[in-house]
Amino acid sequence: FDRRDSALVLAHILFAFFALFLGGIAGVMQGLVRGGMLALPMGIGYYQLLTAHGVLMALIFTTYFIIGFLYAGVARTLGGRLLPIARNLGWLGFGLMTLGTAIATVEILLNRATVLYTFYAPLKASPAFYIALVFVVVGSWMSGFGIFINYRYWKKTHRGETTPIFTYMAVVTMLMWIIATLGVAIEVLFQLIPWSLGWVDTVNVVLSRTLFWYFGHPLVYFWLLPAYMCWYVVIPKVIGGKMFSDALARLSFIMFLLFSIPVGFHHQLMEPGISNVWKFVQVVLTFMVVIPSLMTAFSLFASFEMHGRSVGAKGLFGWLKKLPWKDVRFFAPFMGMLIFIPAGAGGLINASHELNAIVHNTLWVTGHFHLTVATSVALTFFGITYWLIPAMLGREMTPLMHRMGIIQTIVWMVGMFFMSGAMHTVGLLGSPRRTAFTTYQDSADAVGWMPYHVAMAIGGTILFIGVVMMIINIVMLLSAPKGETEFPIAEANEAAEKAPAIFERWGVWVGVLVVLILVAYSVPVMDIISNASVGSKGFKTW
Ligand code: HAS
Repeated sequence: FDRRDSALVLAHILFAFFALFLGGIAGVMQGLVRGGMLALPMGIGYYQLLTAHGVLMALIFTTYFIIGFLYAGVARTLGGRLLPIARNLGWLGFGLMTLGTAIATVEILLNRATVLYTFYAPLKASPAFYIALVFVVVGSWMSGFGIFINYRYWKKTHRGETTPIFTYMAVVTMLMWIIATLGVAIEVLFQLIPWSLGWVDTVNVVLSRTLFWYFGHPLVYFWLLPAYMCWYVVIPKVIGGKMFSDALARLSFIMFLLFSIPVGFHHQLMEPGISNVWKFVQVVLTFMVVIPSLMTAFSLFASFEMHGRSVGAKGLFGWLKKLPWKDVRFFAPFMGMLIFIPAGAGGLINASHELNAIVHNTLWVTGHFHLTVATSVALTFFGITYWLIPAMLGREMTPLMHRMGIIQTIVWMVGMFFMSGAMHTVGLLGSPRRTAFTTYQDSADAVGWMPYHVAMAIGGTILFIGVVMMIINIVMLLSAPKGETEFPIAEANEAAEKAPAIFERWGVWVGVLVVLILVAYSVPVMDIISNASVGSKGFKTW
């Protein structure tokens, strides 16, 4: 690896884990508060911590990690090093995002931005907080442009060749991200900043939430797709096999590009102001976006089984014994995959309109996203970190590292079992999400929830131990002995069909996506705007 590329990648990865550590401190404290086991000192508020936790974990840890990982893979698969312009854009992006993160964190700590990670109006933050978000988003665009430019250059100099799959997936991920963030950019620039500066008195709340979820749902796939890149491209190599089908993997990414965005209403199913017809349309599209995940599950099982049989596995599940259980590069992401089965099932429950009425705004939803992003995605990112850091530094992954990583993964699984298990259960009993400690004047229901809240706090404490272990592991990786670590990229199975050229006709896919977005959003957004202008004051201003 070119040292200049390694520096860029490492800057992103290490910053990501710094955010994870700070977010973890907030997380364990809020778990203990909610369990009635801790009173916060120095006037710190529960919602302040919850904002810090959500922003640092869900927005900052993920975005930095993803950009670092994508840059590393693009450099590795497009000729071994980045173009100088791509690298420079990567640094510009890093600088802007870091400036934004620093300002946002200060604003949250000063209690001037206690608006949670979804910053729903009418909760209002200081203008500086929203401007900081703009820096983070624009910074991430710079990195995206860097990847696109590097890809275009490679295409020009390799006419007729199929783009390496890692880079192909990186381009899809960043394309989806840029199209999705346009929604939140409009919300922040045209609604929240003018309102927070006092230039306008009112804000159209339904419109702002709609713009947020136009972005907020693809956001979760922005977290998921890099984990899928690891599952599709890295894991088959780590187990000593091949990708089941290169074309199938690319097709699933195209489907994510098309169906991730026009589905935001499934977060707003319980909201008035959006007609059921449009909710129905978006729920149908939500079930479309499940298909590429089912394709992924199929493809993973197929690569595991193909490899297992090629090394002599017998019977229906004999291949399981042939997997490298002592290799953390496999073990941590595999645990992520395993958890994604119940996590995805929970998503299908959420997306079903009638069932959503039971789970919406309860701790069930918090349980859902701790399985998806905080387990499936996070454990996959941890699994990548174990080889990515030494590969970048020209160091060796020692057997001790594998053992430490596997123990860390098990601690994470145990912590999440208690925390997310309790969240799912107590959510079904009706306990709301995003609420500080309260027994609602000792109501029988709320008192009955308390043992689950204590279990959540215990799980959260175990998870915090998991965060600390991860940080220790990173320090060990940074000081590992000099040597070589592989950047694993699998080859495709030759028997499978090749990817058709249309997969890289971006104009076609972006065109279809724009049509889908217009179908899903034009009429409801016009309704939302015209309803507000009729003068429904409570609607518009709160
Ligand atoms: Fe979700 C709420 C629906 C996936 C994250 N979701 C959230 C929130 C977050 C989040 C953060 O429809 C809360 C937002 C907030 O603050 O309000 N979600 C879905 C659906 C899916 C889904 C249909 N979510 C995710 C992923 C996330 C994520 C991925 C993060 C990374 N979600 C919802 C809905 C809500 C929601 C509603 C709103 C709820 C409300 O009322 O507020 C689907 O994409 C899931 C599809 C997944 C599968 C699983 C495939 C399994 C695979 C693993 C194979 C395993 C192997 C190993 C091979 C169908 C690929 C096997 C080995 C063996 C030995 C067996």
